[in-house]
Amino acid sequence: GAELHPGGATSPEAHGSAPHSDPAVEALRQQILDRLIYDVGGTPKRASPRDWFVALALAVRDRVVDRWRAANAETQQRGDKSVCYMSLEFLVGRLLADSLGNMGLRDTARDALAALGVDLGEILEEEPDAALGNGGLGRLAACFMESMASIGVPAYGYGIRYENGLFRQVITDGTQHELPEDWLQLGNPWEFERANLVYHVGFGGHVVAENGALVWRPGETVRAIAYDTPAVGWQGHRVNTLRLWSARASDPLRLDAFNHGDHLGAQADRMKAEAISRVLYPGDETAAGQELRLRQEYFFASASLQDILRRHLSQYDGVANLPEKVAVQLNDTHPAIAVSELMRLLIDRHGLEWDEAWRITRGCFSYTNHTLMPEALESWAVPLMERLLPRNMQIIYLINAAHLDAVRQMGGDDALLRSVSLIDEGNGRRVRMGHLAFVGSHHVNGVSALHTGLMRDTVFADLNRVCPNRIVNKTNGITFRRWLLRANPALTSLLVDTLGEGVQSDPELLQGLVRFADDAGFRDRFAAQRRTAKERLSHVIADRLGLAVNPAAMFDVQVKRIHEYKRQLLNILQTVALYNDMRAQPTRDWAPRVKIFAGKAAASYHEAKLIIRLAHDVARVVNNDPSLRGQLKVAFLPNYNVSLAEVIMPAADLSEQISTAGLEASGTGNMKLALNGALTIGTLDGANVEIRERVGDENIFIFGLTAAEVASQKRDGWDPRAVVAASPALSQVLDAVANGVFSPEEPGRYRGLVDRLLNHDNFLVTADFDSYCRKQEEVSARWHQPDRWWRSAVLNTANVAWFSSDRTIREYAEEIWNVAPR
Ligand code: B1H
Repeated sequence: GAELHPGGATSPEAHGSAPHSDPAVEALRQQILDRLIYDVGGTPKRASPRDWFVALALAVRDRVVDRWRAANAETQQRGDKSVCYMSLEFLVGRLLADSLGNMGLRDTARDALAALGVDLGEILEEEPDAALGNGGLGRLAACFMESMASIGVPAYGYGIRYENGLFRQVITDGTQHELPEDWLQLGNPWEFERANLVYHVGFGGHVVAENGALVWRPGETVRAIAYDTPAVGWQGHRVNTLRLWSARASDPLRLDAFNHGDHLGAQADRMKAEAISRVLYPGDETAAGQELRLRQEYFFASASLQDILRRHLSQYDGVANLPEKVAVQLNDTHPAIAVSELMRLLIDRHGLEWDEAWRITRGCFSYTNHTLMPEALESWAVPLMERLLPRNMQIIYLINAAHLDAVRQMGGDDALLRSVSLIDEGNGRRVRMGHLAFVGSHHVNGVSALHTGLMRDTVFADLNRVCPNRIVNKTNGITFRRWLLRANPALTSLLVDTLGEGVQSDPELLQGLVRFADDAGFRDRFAAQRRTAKERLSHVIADRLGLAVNPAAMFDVQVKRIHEYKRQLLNILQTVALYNDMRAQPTRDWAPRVKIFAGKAAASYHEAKLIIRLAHDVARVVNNDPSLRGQLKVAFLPNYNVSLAEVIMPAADLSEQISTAGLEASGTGNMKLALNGALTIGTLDGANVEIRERVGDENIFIFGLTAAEVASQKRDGWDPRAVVAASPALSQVLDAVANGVFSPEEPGRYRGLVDRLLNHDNFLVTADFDSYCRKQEEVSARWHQPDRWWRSAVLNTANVAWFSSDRTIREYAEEIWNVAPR
């Protein structure tokens, strides 16, 4: 009876807990109870941890909503320009700790729950990850959303509300299996369904002439429904909106068919429509080449632009001033179809002339490129575009005609015209989405200095000649709130004790650590706080793998998507070499190491899955060899996601960033690890180059071929067999792997893998092997000198403030978006 107490407020006596003496704690305690009772429909006595999670999330959400409304009203009233960040991926992870931290409610919530007999730490673990992204590209979008709110840039994130995000990785006998991740199964307390915010998105059909104008009559129409999630900035200053679209059929049920007994057929249209927002495309850096993927891209691009235009026209008389009020950022080419779609909407729906529509379009868009890998450069077959998006295809031809005319005017020859055309005529006619995004944007950016240079010199060299100064660099960043303050409370408390509270708001204050790098007492405290994080990770390794690791050993970490260019294979081969050395010289004073791997392989990427298998096979042999006396352990943690990353980043001593130079556009894990005090072993690739500039050459371990050397070696041709023959260590390692030393039950398992290395070695694993192993010996030597090691570690944390995504966003705001943070 007490649970049904009417009137909104519950009496404390009803569940045996007295009011809390701190009014802030008491107020939150009461709100949590109200949410539990009136929204969850639970009772304190019988509530599950999940029920408490929802109750707390809803209580926090109420406070977020107050700020949200205020921020939106203010932006609208002042007529401030806002950013629309269009991305097919937002790899958000959990939101409760983030919201509590940014709202300054962490301690209040802990005490309020404690007063109810509930442990906050346990509740936080109840939240499923929102894994609406594959890897770095999607996580960058999530960091940007947090930073835009934190520094006061009015923004909308636009994407798709996938029912199933990235798959759950299960590993049996070393083999990866993909299972669907049902993150919405128990509801999502953060989102608001906007049933009244609906747009229609067409597909197929025909373009017909009607009273002198061209009109698209789609053969099929899908409804896009908005779901909004608030994105809270630091100290609740500003709250922005993440608006994700869900697909619904216009006509969910063909009642006649249903009544005639065709129960499945009657729902076929609905299934087809809803498939659009069913699942995230799980390929990292490979173009989908599937019609469904193109439908996803157009669906969210069109709905988002219709929403942007509707909002603009509710405030202004026309669209002429759109570029002054809205900056639209295209996160890679996945939303690039937005360029022709905005033209279509402006011309066909709003009656604009071509030139005016083009002025507005180019005034709004800018495009971020995240990779130069040929297989990831999106293009769509012209016949598919003509069938699915006939009006957009016409507009793309018109954009191309004007673009090629301009190039001809500049005296461009046929070779240049072919190279800068939006249509690739060499491959059975395909639309180059990177070219479309480039031509339709006022700025195009790369994500690290090296990558931007390579854009100018390679893939976009010709476009850069015809559109000079369009390419700019915006080196990636990460949000320190999530990746330091929340993920690493132990280190954060030391930083606050040493540098003051201000370091939480202003990462530049980390510079103040430099003078402590030579202070032995401080280094000990630094190492002690990191030890806390390493013990936490050791528990996770024990729980998930049943493997005991020594938290005093060096934690040598490579966590990221599994891809040949990222060269997890190089790391595994070095592990085998180290294993061979340890067995050969058992009495040497080895630096004890735990090799930690985590990462998912795209489901159809066989080479990547084989690398996972090899890591497990090597782990089994190494971990069970008593002659090593525990000096080397190998752990592959399954199902890498944002929440697992939050446990790993603070616990790493050594950060492996060993991609073939020129292929990793930036990397962002490299920044998270360095910030938390790991030393990097890496190639001069992506943002590693800029990390070295900031932490100093003596505090980072750089090895291997440079991007220029990789290019010239590939150009000149080279023989991996000769490289292997010249390296006794590598020969021994490859012999062992090829001959089944790690797979005795199937000795030929890695024959093909080793043959590929010997015959092609596209990612120069053999070429960099010796240089990598020598550098790893330097790493071990440094580990034997703790004073030097921890000095370097402190200097890493001290010197990476520049990699805050707040800095990145300020640069976008000033140099690309022309918006003023406030
Ligand atoms: C990055 C991708 C990517 N670059 C295609 N490209 C995808 C490409 O599903 N797809 O089709 C998905 C993802 N992801 C990464 O972006 C880079 O490899 C990293 O180096 C970079 O740090 C990150 C953020 O810029």
